[in-house]
Amino acid sequence: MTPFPPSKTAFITGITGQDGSYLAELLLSKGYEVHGLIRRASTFNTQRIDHLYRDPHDPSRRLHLHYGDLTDASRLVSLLSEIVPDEVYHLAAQSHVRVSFDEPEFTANTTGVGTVRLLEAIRMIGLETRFYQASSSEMFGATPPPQCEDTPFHPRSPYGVSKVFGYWTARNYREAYGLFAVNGILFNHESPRRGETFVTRKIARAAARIALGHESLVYLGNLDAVRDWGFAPEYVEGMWAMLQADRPEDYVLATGTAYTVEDFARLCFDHVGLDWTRHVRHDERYLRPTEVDALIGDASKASRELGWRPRTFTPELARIMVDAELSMLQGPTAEVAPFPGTWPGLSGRPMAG
Ligand code: NDP
Ligand code: GDR
Repeated sequence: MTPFPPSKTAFITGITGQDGSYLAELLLSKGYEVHGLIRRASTFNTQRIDHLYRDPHDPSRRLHLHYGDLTDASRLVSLLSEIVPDEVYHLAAQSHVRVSFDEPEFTANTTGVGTVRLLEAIRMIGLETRFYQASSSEMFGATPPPQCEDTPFHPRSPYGVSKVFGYWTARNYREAYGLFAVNGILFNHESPRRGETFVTRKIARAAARIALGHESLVYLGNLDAVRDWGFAPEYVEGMWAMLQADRPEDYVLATGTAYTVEDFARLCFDHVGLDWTRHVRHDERYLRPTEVDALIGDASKASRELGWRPRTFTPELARIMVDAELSMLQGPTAEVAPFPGTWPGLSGRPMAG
């Protein structure tokens, strides 16, 4: 027997990623039945959601995982016909900006065309669902801050270009077919579950490892980039709120604050009592052919219309992330360990960073 009947059914692409895992937690806590798309891989890729997983033979489970891929349109059609979700959260993407310069075609195919495949599947089936598109502040690119919903796009990477395509595709399905499709234009949001090659996680992890004597240096690229870093669990609340609104609209989620990569390094190393300048070195492999210099969001529309407000700001975020790394390094019983089993391989994966 289910403890309480599911109120709604949601389908999440990218459920194994940072945001997908927090969103799955949030929706399960609200009584949703949650279906997630996962890629078949030769190794396990579900570490971030393993704590939510229940035996498939347990009739009360409300999390269901399905193999599929954004490049496989017929699979998207068959899955959506079977699940008939009330809400679709489209989070899956090749999400690394630096990698998108190495793999522009793959990025366009997944991050860009993947969105049209999913929306076409919805249209072809005639599914009445609400659709969330994971749009990004990277779409603003070279346009100076502050950036809001009306700011012109000027993407600076194949990733940013692909996200602009996804943004306009979602808008077009809203205008052409009356679909309840929204773009959440989210500024950087981080957590202990952030992928290890994004700069905040890379720095937090390095500060903890250096403090504990595991290594002594970390190599970074551009220290001058300005970002508006928030806390991921709060941002998935905003995604959900967008799909509960009366009308489909696009919203920026951001903290409205600005820190450089250097600031973030200082915050993390200060937290473990170290001088960041002694442990950070430059490596040009982490530079991008075109950089996004400054992103600072104006989320006043989300605050006004959805009641969404950030609660965690960059200095506290840095402390949360470093503490999580310290806990994971110091013992398996650590409560904050978000996905044990991922740590040892990190130092052997220096390329994309
Ligand atoms: P992650 O990189 O952590 O997760 C990406 C997810 O997409 C993973 O579940 C991954 O699966 C999945 N995926 C990648 N390619 C495919 C594919 N071809 N088919 C099916 N699934 C695929 O991203 P985040 O959680 O950080 O971000 C979620 C979304 O929000 C992304 O679209 C990102 O671009 C966007 N975004 C993120 C922001 C941020 O600051 N985090 C800000 C603004 C937008 P696997 O685990 O198998 O690799
Ligand atoms: P970003 O995040 O590109 O903003 O995209 P990332 O953490 O990769 O970079 C932030 C800034 O730090 C600079 N930087 C480095 N970055 C990485 N990854 N590694 C380094 O060693 C390093 N040194 C300096 C970068 O040049 C950049 O200026 C993220 C992703 O989650 C996207 O999917 C999302 O859309 C945007 O945030 C909003």
